[in-house]
Amino acid sequence: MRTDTPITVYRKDYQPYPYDIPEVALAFDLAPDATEVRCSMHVQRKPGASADAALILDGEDLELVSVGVNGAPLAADAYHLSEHSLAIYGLPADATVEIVSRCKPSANSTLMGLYVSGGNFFTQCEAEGFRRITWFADRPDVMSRYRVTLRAQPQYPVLLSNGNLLASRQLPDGRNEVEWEDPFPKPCYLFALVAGNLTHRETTVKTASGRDVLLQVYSDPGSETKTEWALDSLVRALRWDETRFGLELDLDRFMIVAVHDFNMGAMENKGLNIFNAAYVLADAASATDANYEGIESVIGHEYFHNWTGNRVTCRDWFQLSLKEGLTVFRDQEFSADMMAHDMDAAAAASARAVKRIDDVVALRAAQFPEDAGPMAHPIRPESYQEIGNFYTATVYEKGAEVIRMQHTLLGEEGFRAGMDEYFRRHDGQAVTCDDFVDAMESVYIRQHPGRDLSVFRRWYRQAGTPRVAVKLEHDATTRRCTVTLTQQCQPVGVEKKAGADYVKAPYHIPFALGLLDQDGRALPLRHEGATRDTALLELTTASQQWVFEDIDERPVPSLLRDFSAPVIVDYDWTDEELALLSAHDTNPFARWEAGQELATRQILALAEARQAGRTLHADTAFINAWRALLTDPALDAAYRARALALPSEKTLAERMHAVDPPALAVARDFLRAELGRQLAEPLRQAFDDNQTPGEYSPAPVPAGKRALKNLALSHLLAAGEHDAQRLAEHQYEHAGNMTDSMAALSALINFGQGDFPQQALAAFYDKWRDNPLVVDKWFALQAAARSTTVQTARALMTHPAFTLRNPNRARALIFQFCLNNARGMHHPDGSGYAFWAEQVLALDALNPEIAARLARALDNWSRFVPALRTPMQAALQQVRAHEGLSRNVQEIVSKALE
Ligand code: 0A1
Ligand code: ZN
Repeated sequence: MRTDTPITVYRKDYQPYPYDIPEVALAFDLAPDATEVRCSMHVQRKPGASADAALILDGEDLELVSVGVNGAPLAADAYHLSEHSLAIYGLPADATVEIVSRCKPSANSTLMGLYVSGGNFFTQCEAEGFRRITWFADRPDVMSRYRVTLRAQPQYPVLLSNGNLLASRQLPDGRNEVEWEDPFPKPCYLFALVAGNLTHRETTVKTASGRDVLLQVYSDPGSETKTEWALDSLVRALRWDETRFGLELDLDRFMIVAVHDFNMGAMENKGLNIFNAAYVLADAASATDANYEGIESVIGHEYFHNWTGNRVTCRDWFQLSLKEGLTVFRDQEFSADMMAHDMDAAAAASARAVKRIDDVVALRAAQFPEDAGPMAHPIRPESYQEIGNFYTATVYEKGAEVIRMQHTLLGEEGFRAGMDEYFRRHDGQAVTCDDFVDAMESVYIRQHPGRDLSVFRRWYRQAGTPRVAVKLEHDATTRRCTVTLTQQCQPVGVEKKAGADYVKAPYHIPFALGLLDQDGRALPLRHEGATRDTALLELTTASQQWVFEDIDERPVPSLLRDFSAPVIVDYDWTDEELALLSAHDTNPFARWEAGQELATRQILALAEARQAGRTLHADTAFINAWRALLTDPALDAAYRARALALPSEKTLAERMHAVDPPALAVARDFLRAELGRQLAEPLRQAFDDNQTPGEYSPAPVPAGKRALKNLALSHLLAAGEHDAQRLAEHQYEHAGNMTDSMAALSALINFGQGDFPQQALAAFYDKWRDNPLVVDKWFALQAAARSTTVQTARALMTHPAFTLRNPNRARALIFQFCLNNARGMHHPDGSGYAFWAEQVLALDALNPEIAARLARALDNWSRFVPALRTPMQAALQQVRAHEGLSRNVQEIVSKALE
């Protein structure tokens, strides 16, 4: 029997909560098998609320011990307990409600609420986990001041919660007791506690206004040598928010705690951030450049939430992008500023472009497919069944693009003025996305009399990726160039259900454009009173035209510079025009894009040839364009590494009528090998020129060199170049850092020969078996390897180090296989899909949030070639038919099959 009946919640149904809960006192008697929680709350009926409005509190998986009001136990008819709530009737307008409950953290495999990991206690409350700790109004618009008492046996010496430590003592029974108080009212999703045996690293810094604040990073005993980068990143984040946004840390103490069992990246609990250990722990031997970059960015992200999310929070979960889109935008800018730090103007521009490229690559790989599939939703969804399913690339990454467009439209100063206004209006409140745009609009209308952001707001309520078709006409006699932009966006996801007459309205699209002459020189463009290389066109209707004067010959357009809007551009460049842009465009992002478009055309043509059984062959003009990028001395290594990376299979799949991952994989491998063969000499040169001897540094310049060098190595090895294997083996054996070690191992596993790769894998495991984060890398490498089949994946699951209970481990093996192994997962016999179904069900019994994420691997099944579509559909149906499926997985598979 199903226990979880899906209920759809609609944004339009929002109702304010009838009570305020200004104060909450929580006391925990912590024990793994039975933790008792005493929750005492001051409850006030809101003026205007009905006197008979029941106090309805959410609760899940809890045992009720007692419930009382104003010091007296409640009569049985004064409350009603159901599976998911506790309703209290006839409350006075002002009352103290006290609830005592019990939960079992050791049995909590969902990792929501209070749970045990590595013998320590942790909590995760966003979005709806607090209801697994005590009965409460588990919604973000109920904000309270918390006082928290923690009591635990001495084996849990570190006892942490939000805010400031008030007192700490030993109890007569030998247990420790501490009291914490958070002076800032907050929604319960920001509550946190940690109890256990942990070590820490700390520093004290002075804030902009001169207050001393204590910054701490807690982790497992023995890992204190791996938290230096995390603590330094935290200091950088604190300084950056002061200088770029004028926002200061508001607490005397800010703590980060690393935990190995965690569903997501990290969580911004007020003053007590809890992090997946993968985003805290790093040293040169065990962490890659990407790990270092990820740590800095996630630490920034969570720290920035202190203002964008915590001081100003969301009214309801439909507004999630209010905090997430904005905070992702802020972390992207933080990382970009850190990368460009201390560089001259040209190097800084390139570093910023590299960051932009990486962000856009991620958006196209994850968010574009989402926007074109059954789970498509606006950045502010209209409905959901399970909010945990809406922590999506759309809400986060597209949400950040929507904020970035506001930044582009208002400019840096205008955007800052809009942010200041947002905090002036809403500090301490739970608000909506509209409130944010209102603040930005108050600046925009001052800057642009007669215009507003009403059209722009459609980005919040319409889903799908708009397409912008570009038409360019040149008149040699008038020396005029006319550019016409026409936008279109088809209904997607739930919008389709609205029927044929659902018409989507045009968006407000900032479209950055440049024009190059036939020699690749930038043409000055006169636009809105200024003459520049780039014109920012504001497309606000279905179609608009712009005329540029004094253009002698038909130019080559450089379109959507810096990816100024999350749209798809339709323009029919010739291959020669793309090669020209790839060699000369002054906008580094658009220059990269031109090379990628050339490669995309090549791979799609090769995939088609493969499907038709024709022989494959690479176009010389393409190889030459890429040779030019590889050997251009003006380009730095980090940029060249991006320019020479082949487009991902996910991005390529979006361009196929009927997706055929194995054909794409073959085509992509073929092109990589051709590049390795035909560019062997300059690749070898790049390999030699970009060695980074000496002490390891994760800084952007050496990291960029490693990225290029390792890309060259994998291309050479893929081509079977005769000494490439020797180079890779040598690098593997002598690597002074994990980036080089992993890159060599990965190249060898995928493209190497002989016994060395398997021996190296075994030795790698032996060396790192006690470091779970490196063991994850070991599993992930194999799961995504070209030769890995379902049988290999199943064999890896029997390894003693494998467990489904740890999300990082499940992600390393199962998710890597299902999402990133085109050949193994999409085998025409359907065995990959059967494996997927099995793992979704196995995970669902333990951790529905993680299961639902895996369930999404088959979202876009209906767009695959028929031979794959049919077994995919069958696997989805099998999951949907399973008894006792969680609400999380039900929502995903039923939407996929609709
Ligand atoms: N607010 C966090 C994301 C987060 C959401 C849910 C979690 O538990 C299931 C954990 C973290 C962020 O944006 O970083
Ligand atoms: Zn966030």
